[in-house]
Amino acid sequence: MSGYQFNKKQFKQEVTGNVKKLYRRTIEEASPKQVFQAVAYAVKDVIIDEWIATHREYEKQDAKTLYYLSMEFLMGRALGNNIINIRAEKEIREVLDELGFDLNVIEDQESDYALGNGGLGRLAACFLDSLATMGYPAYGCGIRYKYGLFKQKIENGYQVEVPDNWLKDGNPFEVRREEYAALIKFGGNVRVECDGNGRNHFIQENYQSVRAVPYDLPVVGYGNNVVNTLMVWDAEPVNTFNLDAFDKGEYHNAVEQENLAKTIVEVLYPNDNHYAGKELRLKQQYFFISASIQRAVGKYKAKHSDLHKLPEKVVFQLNDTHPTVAIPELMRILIDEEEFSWDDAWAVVTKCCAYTNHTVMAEALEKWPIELFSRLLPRIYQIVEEINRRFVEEVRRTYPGAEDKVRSMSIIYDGQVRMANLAVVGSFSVNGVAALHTEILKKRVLKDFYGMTPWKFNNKTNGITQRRFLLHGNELLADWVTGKIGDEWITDLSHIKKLALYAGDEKCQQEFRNIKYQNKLRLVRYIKENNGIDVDPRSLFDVQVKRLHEYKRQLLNILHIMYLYNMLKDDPDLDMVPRTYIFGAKAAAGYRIAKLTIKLINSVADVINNDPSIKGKIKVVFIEDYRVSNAEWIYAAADLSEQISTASREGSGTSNMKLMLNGALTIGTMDGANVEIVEEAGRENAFIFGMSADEVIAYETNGGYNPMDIFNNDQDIRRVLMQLINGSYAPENPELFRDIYNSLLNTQSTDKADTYFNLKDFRAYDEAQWQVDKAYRDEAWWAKAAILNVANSGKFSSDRTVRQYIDDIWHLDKVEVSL
Ligand code: 26Q
Repeated sequence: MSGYQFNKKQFKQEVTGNVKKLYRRTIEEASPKQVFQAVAYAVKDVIIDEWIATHREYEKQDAKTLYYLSMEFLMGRALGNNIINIRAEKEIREVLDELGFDLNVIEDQESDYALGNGGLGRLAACFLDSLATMGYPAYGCGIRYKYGLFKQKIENGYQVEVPDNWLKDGNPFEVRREEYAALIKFGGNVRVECDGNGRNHFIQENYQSVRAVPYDLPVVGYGNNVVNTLMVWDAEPVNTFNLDAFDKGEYHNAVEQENLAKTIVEVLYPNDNHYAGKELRLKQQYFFISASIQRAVGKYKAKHSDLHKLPEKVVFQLNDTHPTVAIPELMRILIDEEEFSWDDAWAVVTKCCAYTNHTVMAEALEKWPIELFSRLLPRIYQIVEEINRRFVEEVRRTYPGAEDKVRSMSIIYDGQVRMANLAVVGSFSVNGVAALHTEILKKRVLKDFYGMTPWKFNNKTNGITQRRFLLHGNELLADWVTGKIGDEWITDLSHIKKLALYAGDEKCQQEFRNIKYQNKLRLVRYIKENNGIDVDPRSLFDVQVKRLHEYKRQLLNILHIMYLYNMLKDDPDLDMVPRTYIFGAKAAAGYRIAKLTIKLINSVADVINNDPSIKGKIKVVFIEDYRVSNAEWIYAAADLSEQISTASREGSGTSNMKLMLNGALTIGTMDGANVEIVEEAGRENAFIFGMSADEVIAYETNGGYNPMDIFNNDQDIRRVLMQLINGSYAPENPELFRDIYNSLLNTQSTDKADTYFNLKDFRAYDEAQWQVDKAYRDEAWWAKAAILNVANSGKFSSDRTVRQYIDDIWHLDKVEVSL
């Protein structure tokens, strides 16, 4: 596999040498943080030659290149992953042992690269891992946010957001690429000049500009010498202000340009699945897109003379609508700078761009007010108008008289620029992220587009990288799997199917249970250290970890816990399997009801965890600051995976896959990729409940349902709801959870109540939970089902997903790199 022989002695020297060079200290005197830096630089030394060799090979083969455009790359920590992928885990662990350090402790010194919110950002990171491991030429293009997603502190049960200053100690792996800086222009006006040949030239004037400087981060393939690049852009002022500007009375403008550069990459917007029409967000989008497209075109031009053939060498994948300005930006470059005709430019753009949709939720769709869009991006807006004018013409030609279709498909409509419509019109491929999700796109959300251009639509069910989420995150299980079936699963997860042979074997079940128990002990220690809560590792670990959102229904989970607690209070001898309910979730800073749900979970936890009368049968733990690094530990320890979104709302979900891979059974609705997970694992090895997507949609088309009927007729549910407003969990302020109560029952406003069908699905959820309880008592059955979940998780590798993108959309050629 790997072309180089790892040299332990040399590595050790490098580490000690680095500590000296960086900190003027001997290795004995170095702090763990300093050792982290020293080790990271030593690892970078190994990577750097492969990195250079990879790009030399790409150049030599003139390979077609993917540019994965994304506002988010939720990479997590780099060191541990890089060490695994250069296949030097064992050796480096030994070296550090000899130096008196524990690799785990050293890895723990690194900040997560939290350049993303949740699923969409982590998906991008998994894709990069798969692309490098499979040997395909690909860049990730994004923003080098100064502050990533906030760190979450829980104070008095409330979420408090703390800035994530992830770069404060410097990032040993990054390389600044000054030489590829680009100029990005905002605002001003467009002057049209007609030349002697009857050609119009569009000149942007009186604009403000910033300099975009790329930083390269290595993306290391697993054992194949391939190192790809995540290119993240930083912003700098164009000319740090000079007397010149001052003299000309442009002092104000110079200061503004300086501020623009400072603010533009300052922070990642913490919204997940929710659109906020902020001007700065659109600036961020255009900033990194213009820089990335300029770079891609520049790189192509260095080797090729005819930009008409750009689609042969370049493909842009748009990760949701956030990078959609790529479409008009590429038009601008081709028309204004390369003198293409409109039709020639459009032909190139629509062969280069492909769009992934991640959500059907209306509140997540990006719609920019025309006023803002045209003021910030005057030339881009003109181009969007022209794209729209021509497209509407085409709709009318195709469907004469069908003004309803014009309304639904128009890019500019009702004072807004609809980015999803622009993305569909400007792309040759439109994909959803799970089979069910793609069907909903075709049948409903993008129905008219599907009717007009059905060939664009395709499904790409999400996946995750087994290298981070099993090999790195769950060493014990990884070693066990390898011991049983060999290590091919690491680069081809379909091999994990062979584990099924062992699912019924008693000894294997015992080994599996033992591993789960060890992983639970690891998490128990983490919880004790971080939450001060004692958790019984023999209890069933019931896990819901994901962003906090009403549609994901953490509320259903906690309401059900309140209900169980009531049962236990009524009958302390209630026969139930002891359970630890584990939550991890960040709420968008401005999402009131989500933040209140966190407070509710913590308040319920406080009461339950401190009530000796229930004999420790339930514990509730809210893990602070859920992020990629602690997620790996949580997945490894989970017995049960909560995937309980309102059917039809979750595009795919990916924590469902990570938990399955780690041997947790799913309790869930038929939503997103759960449908396919159950298909693979067998319905008998999961706990499926609740309304179907069709049922949910049917209710919605008929104006919802009336949760008051349930409130009136189900006294257990009513009791739980009353506890939200009678101070049971907030004695000092009984009104505290009133807004949650209202969201479910809505006694005052005209909004629909219980939009996410929590009460409607409650009884079905409860039944499924009792099936879980019953099943868990049968140790052999549970271990078998858990092993079968692992064995049937092969489909959910991002290697499979990426392969399908390559075959159907990107058409890349594999490259071999030898040293
Ligand atoms: C948009 C405009 C302004 C500010 C923020 C945003 C914004 C930011 C992030 C909108 C959406 C997101 C993130 C969406 C997301 O993570 N979607 C999830 O994508 C996963 C990967 O495909 C799916 O598995 C999940 O189902 C989907 O919810």
